[in-house]
Amino acid sequence: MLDSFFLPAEQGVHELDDLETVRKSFDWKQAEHQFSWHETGKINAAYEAIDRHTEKGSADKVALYYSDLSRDESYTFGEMKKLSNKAANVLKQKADVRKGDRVFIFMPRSPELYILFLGVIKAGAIVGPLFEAFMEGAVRDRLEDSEAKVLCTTPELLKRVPYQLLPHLKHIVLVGDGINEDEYFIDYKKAMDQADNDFLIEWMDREDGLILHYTSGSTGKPKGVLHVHEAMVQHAQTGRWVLDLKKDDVYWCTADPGWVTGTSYGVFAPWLNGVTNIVRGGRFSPSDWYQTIEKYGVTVWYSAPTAFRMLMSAGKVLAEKHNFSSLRHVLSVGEPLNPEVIRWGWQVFKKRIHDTWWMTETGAHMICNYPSMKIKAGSMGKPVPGITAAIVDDSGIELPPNTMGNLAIKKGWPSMMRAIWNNKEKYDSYFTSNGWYVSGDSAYMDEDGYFWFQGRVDDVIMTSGERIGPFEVESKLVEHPAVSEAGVIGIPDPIRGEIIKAFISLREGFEASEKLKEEIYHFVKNGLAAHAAPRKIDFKDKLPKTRSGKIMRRVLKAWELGLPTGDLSTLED
Ligand code: 6R9
Repeated sequence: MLDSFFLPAEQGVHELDDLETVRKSFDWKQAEHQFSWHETGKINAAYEAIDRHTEKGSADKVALYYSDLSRDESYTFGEMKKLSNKAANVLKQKADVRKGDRVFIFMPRSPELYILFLGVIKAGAIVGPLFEAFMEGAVRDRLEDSEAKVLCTTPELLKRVPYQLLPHLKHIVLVGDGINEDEYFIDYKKAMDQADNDFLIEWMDREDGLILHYTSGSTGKPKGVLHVHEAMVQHAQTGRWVLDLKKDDVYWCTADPGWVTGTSYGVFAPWLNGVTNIVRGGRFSPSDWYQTIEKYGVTVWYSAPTAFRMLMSAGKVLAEKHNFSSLRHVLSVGEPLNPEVIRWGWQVFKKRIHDTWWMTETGAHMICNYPSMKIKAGSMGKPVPGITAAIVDDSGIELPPNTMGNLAIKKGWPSMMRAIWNNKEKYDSYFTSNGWYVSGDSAYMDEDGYFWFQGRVDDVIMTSGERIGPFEVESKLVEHPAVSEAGVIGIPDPIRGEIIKAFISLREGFEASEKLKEEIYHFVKNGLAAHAAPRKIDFKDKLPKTRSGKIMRRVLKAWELGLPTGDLSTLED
């Protein structure tokens, strides 16, 4: 078992202080009353996120602080309302956007990205955010599959858009300077200058499409996960339960909108709750990030294990130069959160880092650590009220506690995906005949109802008759002072079935050597189990990761075994 430790529950007023009582009585219907559509039946997530607050006296409150190396700006809810109205007018009048059309955004993080994002939704279209780093093939696959009608991009990124080959693409909105406008290309700045400040919002049905997130499968082409307007119920509610958002918070989610975390919790959750949201553009840099927390007085901070591990590697000396006293609540998502990272967070920020588990397909938080819960380091926590989770076997039968199996969620929650675009067969394959959504993750539940992640089902290793989750081994590895990050896979072995191989990137100041391999092997052997210790170790400068920071174990495996690597469009450069 993992070297776990406990951190006590937080004192204070949190919506889930009485978690078990809320769980017993809660129904998602109760969460709808906060929205205006509860009275009118008319629904639009952008209206609820922005306009509603301006009508409730928050027009002058800052909605967005944006900064990067060259810009430093702020926008109130009133300004965001006006600008997203203008953007919606541009899209509707100049680009002929209609309800249900797919409009993609392929841009670096910037205020314009968020303004267009909201504008697309106000116009009733389905928004498709893309990572700016996508290459031509990745852009083409997504625009083709979704039959996108309009793309918003920049003149620089246009070089990676094969628009001549995309017959469905009718217009491109260009955000930048020196644009030659014609029927096809729309100059964003010019059009925004001319656009009206008012816009008649396209009112939607709760089951109408809101957002299309492409997520890479392990093989084949990426799949388009569709979410509907009703998802906002869960974005807003979990924003308060899990992110612990309160009216005066200054919230920073470090994720890019190309990743679902950057939309569900980088756009919807904070703004549906009327909270000030920070967006930092540009690349990751430890000192920049620490300065961002200090400069804005960030109170709630949502990031990912990979970022925390990089901050950890940057050392305590740098951290000690900064003041983190504004932080009240820190959270993590995207990958298993190693106990070592929690320990570090406790020392450096004097805060517990709260792990949260969910997926593009689930649209919002599923299994989480709440402020009012004792944290068992290494566990993802417990299901949010309104969510039933279990460990099931391959036919959907529930397994007893402490048994490794498929992590599954009982079908039917507001932010559940409603379709895989153009692929009903794929969509249906997620669900068992008795109503479970099967996540593809392997986990177990302990006797207290905490869930423990083991790895993707495909990544689980069988060695000497034991099933081992790569996460356990990786977490032990990063406890070693030389190890910055580790990715663990099973490789075939004639005697043991599989043996464990670890790919390791070292912390600064450590040299790769046979002696170090030996030492690391014994460190895991003595700290975890002999059969879990990596018999093979490779040192790498960098591990292959997705743009959302996930270690791509299937790529490590493909390298190792000389197999095809599958779709690499989300691989970080
Ligand atoms: C939100 C997001 C989903 C997959 C998921 C799992 C991994 C996410 C995790 C976690 C362990 C956590 N994952 N959160 N694993 N602990 N707290 O990440 O969505 O990009 O679709 O990835 O990420 O394997 O199945 P997405």
